[in-house]
Amino acid sequence: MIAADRLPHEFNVASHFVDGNVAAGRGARTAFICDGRTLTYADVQDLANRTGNALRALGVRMEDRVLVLCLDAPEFLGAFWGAMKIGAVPIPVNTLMRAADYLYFLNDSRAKVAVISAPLLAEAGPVLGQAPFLEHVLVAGGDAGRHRSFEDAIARAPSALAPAPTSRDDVAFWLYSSGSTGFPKGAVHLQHDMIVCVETYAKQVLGIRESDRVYSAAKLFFAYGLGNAGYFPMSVGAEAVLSPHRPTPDGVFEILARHRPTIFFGVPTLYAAMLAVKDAERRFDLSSLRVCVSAGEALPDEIYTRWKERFGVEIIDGIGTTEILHIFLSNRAGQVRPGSSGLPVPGYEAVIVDDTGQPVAQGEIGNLRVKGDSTMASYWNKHEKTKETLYGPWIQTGDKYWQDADGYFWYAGRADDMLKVGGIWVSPVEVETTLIRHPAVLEAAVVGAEDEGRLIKPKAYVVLKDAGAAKPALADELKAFVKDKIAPYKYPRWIEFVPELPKTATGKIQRFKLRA
Ligand code: 3UK
Repeated sequence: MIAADRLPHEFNVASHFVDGNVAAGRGARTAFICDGRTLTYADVQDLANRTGNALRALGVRMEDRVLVLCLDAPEFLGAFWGAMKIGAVPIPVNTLMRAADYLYFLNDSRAKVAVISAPLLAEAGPVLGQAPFLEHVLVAGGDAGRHRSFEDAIARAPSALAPAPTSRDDVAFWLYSSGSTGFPKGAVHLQHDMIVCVETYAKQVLGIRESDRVYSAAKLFFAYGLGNAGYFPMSVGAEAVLSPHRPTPDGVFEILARHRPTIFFGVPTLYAAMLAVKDAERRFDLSSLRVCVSAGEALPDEIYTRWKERFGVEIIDGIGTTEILHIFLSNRAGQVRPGSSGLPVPGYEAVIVDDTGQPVAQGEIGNLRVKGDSTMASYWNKHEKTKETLYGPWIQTGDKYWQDADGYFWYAGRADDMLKVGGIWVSPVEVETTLIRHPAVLEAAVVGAEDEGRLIKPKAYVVLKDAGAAKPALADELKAFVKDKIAPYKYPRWIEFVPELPKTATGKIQRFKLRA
């Protein structure tokens, strides 16, 4: 789908999703169930309008960036839609990161305002004073400290707001994506991108409809969760269940049993953890589900099979990226080829090419390239990275793939050293540089290793300054050290002490040798 064929030149995507539902007569219908509290579509409009007006009152203008460091709670919806309605650019960021990451996001984006959920202030608060472009902070859902209260600001703001006259190709929002080296890259998404994902994957693969109720364990700040529980249900006037809490297996089962969604979105690690819950199929009634979705990393075929046996519902695996915004290769309900990523989603084309860009023969492994109109315009302020990634209308995802004789796509690893752990990016280089900060460590190399469920987790090979210090207690100390310094989900699950690391003549670590 090409957006220009469907959308008028002047198009404000927030108005489309937020005002559109009220205009369609759905004002009184439930849009979100937030931790037990119901928001109707009229409530969402009121929240977005007031937040847009509050941001404007703080000096936010069209194209200004607004950092959204929010839990899955009303303030996320207000900030995301309200900013876009005034033509400003919300940037949802990962709530599991550390203060140094937030300072980078603030300075790279030059966000003028940050909207922060109160429980996240403990981590982000100390660096806010170091961001020279940040002018105001709105804190939601708790003590605002020395900042402004989000709730006070929106209570004072008017509830009427006309949409800014953006074009279908204006910048709408950014999402940061981690790279193997260097800092995260801001993927710049346009007003039409979410519409493309709705018209292709959401409607044609999921068949999402007004009677659906969705629940996504992946949070709204991920491109995956943003579609799943944000704009997909809003595209048809359906309902979404939001939870600000960490998705534990038991907690997720409880939400599924209590709120009875029709579609559930998870990641392989979570499905594996849920399958490890004894008697879950007898303790929790999952009969409301018509389909489950998995993305973020490849879903092992055993998980698909065991889930279907125990819960009687299929998991459809599909691959998406932050840069393409949502899923572009996917299995289809009733036609799943377990272990594969399925077929191109209608509206997307996919090819597998060699390192010179020529298509490979069927069955051979190569680089995945995808064409579709939800792809980012560029990476913010990273021109070289943009050119390495975009090829005219095509984008190279960094994944290795092969295609079977029936056209199904099979994941065959990354072209770079990046790891997907629980569906979230981990850069081995970042873990290595953190390990090296420990006084006992001389060198470290981090690679992906499979856990008992065939899912990838970081494993560190460590050379100590004093080889005699290699003890299990030191391994535990190093794990805790990494957890303390960078986002905790990145810590190495195993540490192996080695006398030296395999290196090239020029001294580069040969991670492929450690993987083998
Ligand atoms: C990997 C997969 C095999 C792959 C995402 C759904 O994951 C999402 O976006 P990210 O930018 O990561 C993208 C990378 O993750 N990957 C994702 N899904 C699969 N590998 N099988 C899969 N099913 O390396 C890809 O390049 O975090 C997922 C919707 C939107 C998304 N942005």
